[in-house]
Amino acid sequence: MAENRQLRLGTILHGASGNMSAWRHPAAQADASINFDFVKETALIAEKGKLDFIFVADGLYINEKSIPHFLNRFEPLTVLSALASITRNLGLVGTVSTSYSEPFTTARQFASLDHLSQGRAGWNVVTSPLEGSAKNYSRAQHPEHAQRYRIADEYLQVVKGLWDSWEDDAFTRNKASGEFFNPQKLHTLNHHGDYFQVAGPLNIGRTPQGRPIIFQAGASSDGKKLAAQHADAIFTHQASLAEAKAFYQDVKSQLATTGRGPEQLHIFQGVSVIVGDSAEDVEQQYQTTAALVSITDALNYLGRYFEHHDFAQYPLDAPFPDLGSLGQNSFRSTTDEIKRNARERGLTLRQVALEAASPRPRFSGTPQQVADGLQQWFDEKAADGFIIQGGTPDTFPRFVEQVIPVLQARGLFRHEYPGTTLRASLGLATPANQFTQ
Ligand code: FMN
Repeated sequence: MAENRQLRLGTILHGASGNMSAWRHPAAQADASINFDFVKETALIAEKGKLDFIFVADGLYINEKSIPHFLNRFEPLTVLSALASITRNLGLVGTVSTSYSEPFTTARQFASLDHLSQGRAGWNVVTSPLEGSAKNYSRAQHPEHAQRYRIADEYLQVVKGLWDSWEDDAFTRNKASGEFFNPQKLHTLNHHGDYFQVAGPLNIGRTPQGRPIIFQAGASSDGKKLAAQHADAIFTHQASLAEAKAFYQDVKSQLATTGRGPEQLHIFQGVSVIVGDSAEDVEQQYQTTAALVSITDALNYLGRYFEHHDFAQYPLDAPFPDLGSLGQNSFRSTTDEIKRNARERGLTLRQVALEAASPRPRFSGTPQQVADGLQQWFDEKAADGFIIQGGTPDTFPRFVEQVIPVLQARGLFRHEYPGTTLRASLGLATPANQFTQ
């Protein structure tokens, strides 16, 4: 490698890990989504492996067809705050929607997490794909896709402004003089925009990382634009190496238009992994997990991406139905991909549903083979890092024990944390306070 790029790794908390029915697996902690001991153990394994962060996804609407993990799980900031006190180096990244929250509250919450964890907070900015969310937030309508991204853009401007309310050394706390803060170092935002009216200042000081790390998940053209403008990292998922490289290239080239360099935005591919002793062992692990998903479960799983569309109405072994524009206002990039894949490969509904609900892991094999796959994507600039999801409930500990040492031996991954903050792990510079430039 010409440059000294370092691979970055996170892991995602997703119930028992594996597919939607993996809670039934013999090795699974069936109540993993709501079991803090399990969460704690996973975080400590991640920290032992020197991973950059643990990632908590989220959603704001469920119904009886939602996957088991979504039915009964922790709110991200609450569980990350609990993890802050039992970890020292691990980044803590949580999802909060810009469509269903207030920037003042979100800015406070992530600033608090950054202070509590001494600089390890990350916010995964999402625009919320699920139309049903409106019903839980007293809204008549779910905002449409483009509008959600306009809201997100203004929301991020407000949050970043609030995080700069106080300069780093604003709180003088001079007992002798009685000066608690230096008024020259206080900046009141006074934001008046299309969607938000926020005076400020924020009632918590500038954070150990300058500001928490901003992740963005959303891969449509509006999503990429938002990321190029605001994010430090992207969480994405592409089906093939070629698509991942094209995505990487596209996002990195957009950075130039925002005056940022390619090293200022890390692209993380979310990947599922199975580690085995041999090809047979991997196949057996996959089949054991896949067999837990019934076709009814799989149809419900698929339906969620398409506004909980009822796929049971179609013949299972006929070609995947023509859905028109369904999905455009929810998980657009994902639903576009499902439709395209079905069309190009001539898949039936049964095949599409089972593949969606129990995807074959992106990287599987012996520890060396898994490391080879990750290295190829990294070297060929399809990713700066990966968010690892165990393809079975017992994969993640095995990944840390067996794959991380291979990556370390190849000089791709760290042996020690470079500092104590997530920003240090990610090698990102601390941003200047926007009011002092
Ligand atoms: N939306 C959420 O509400 N919570 C999440 O945890 C979440 N994670 C996502 C992870 C990935 C890899 C992707 C691609 C999307 C995720 N989303 C999540 C949905 C996005 O925020 C967005 O609403 C949706 O993908 C539609 O936008 P897009 O067409 O730009 O991708």
